[in-house]
Amino acid sequence: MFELYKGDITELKVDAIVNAANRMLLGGGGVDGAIHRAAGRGLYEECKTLGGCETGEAKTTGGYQLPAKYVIHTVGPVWHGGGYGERELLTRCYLNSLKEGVAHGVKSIAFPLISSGAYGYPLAEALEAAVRTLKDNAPEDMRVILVLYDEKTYMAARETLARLTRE
Ligand code: AR6
Repeated sequence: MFELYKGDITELKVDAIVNAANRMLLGGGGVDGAIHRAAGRGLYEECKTLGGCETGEAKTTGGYQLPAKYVIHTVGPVWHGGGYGERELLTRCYLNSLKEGVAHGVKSIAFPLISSGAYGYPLAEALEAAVRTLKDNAPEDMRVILVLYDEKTYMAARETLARLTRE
């Protein structure tokens, strides 16, 4: 089951939220910074034990002070123009995060729009990858939510979903 939601991912009471992290897994700006701030020190301490994460892979921690039970950390590709395997890596972020969710018995999972901020992925392409991958791979018994932070991105996501549903 796939749906869109407009707002702040740190406020969602779901089984797992996905973090658009970097390979160090020690926090940063954007949604990563917001998640670490809301989760508190415990998240940082657990992240230190993970030994980082490769681009396209995903690792799970507790949610600490977040309403969500788990945080699934994934590392999106930096946009280098599109000819460096970015799309495949981005698709793997979504699929590997879903896989982590299934492995942890998660029934609801919320994703940010991975790579679309600091990592420079163009909005239309980031939306296409996110919506297509999540819509086509969301397990029937799992609520899979793509969270868009602002109105403009949310409206663009709705258009992308409508277009892909017509295909
Ligand atoms: N809830 C939902 N979405 C959010 C939130 C929020 N609270 N805050 C930002 N976004 P970015 P990236 C959206 O830059 O491009 C970090 O420093 C934001 O509007 O967070 O994968 C990491 O440590 C954008 O659409 O992630 C890495 O170094 C989307 O989340 C690097 O940035 C992703 O933007 C990762 O860059």
